[in-house]
Amino acid sequence: MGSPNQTTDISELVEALNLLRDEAERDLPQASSEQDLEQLRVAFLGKKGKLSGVLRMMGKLPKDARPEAGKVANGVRDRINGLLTENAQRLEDAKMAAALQERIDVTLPGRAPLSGGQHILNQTRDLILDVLKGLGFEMARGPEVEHDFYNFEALNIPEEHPARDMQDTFYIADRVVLRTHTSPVQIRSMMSAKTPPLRVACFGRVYRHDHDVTHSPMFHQIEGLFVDKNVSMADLKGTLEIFTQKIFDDEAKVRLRPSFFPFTEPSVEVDISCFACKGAGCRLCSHTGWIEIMGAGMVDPEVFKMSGYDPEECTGFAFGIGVERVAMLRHGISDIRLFFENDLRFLKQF
Ligand code: 2NL
Repeated sequence: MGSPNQTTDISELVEALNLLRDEAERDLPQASSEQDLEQLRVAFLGKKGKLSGVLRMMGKLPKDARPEAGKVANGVRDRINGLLTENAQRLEDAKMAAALQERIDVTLPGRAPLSGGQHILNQTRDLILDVLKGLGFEMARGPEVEHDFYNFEALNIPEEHPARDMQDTFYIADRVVLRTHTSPVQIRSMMSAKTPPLRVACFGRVYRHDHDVTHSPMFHQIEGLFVDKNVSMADLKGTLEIFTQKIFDDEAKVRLRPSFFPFTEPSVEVDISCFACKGAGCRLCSHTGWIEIMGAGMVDPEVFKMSGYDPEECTGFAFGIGVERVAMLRHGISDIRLFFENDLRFLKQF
């Protein structure tokens, strides 16, 4: 039966289709991932896949045998599709089961998120400024790049004064410097306030060409200035007593030693009785019982004149304190560079 060029007979085709089904039944349950399964789908049902390969034999069947063969082929395709769905579900179930196997140990210590904190220098600054606010000082700020007039001239620091030396001062341009102290802010306050009384505190970065374990080229200064009629050295000492008692030790005693600043006359170094040994002598105070904490003095009449105040009318005191020095003393820190390295192991302690 059939013509000589119809070489394929239906049983041969059915045999091939059944083999293909058997192969799918064997291979698909072996798939171990979605990608595996997709590769098998393409291998069996894709355009160039195995089923297409077998169906190409259909063209060689006698016409009347084709419907029968088509039926079998559809059955095999349906079976393979069924296997694909089944195995996709199997893989999905396995994934879910694995996820459910994961156990959470609720007894493990929690991991708190890192929280930020205020830098120790800012904490120290706020402490000092709060005390000064309590004493009635208003806060003022000014530029860090300052004109020679405000930084030196108005403060009675003459042209030849060593403080102006290139070795101490960072020059930005001719007669323009990085301020070497916060005093220029006080000069600006006096020049803008018409008449005393004046009670101003300023704080901020200052710059000096100086660096070792206790000096940094950039550090922070806080300065207080009080101007009125009849302000005396006794007012200065009383103010500093309250100030240092609030910051270091509520029993601190203040001692004033003669010193020199071009902008104050008389000028003093301010010592407080050692808060560690209460004056008995220890390592902190080098066995003297006293710790030097700041400089101060009565405003020099020349400074008043240059700021537009009449030195016959008013008197005043001023003091300047280094924020780093206060923090080092309060917390027993021996190297100023620690403040600026931002090593969290250091900063976290405060
Ligand atoms: C120090 C010394 C000081 C002043 C700052 C001042 C400001 C004006 C007039 C007079 Cl406008 N004086 N300020 C006075 C004495 C000392 O600071 O060694 N600070 C770290």
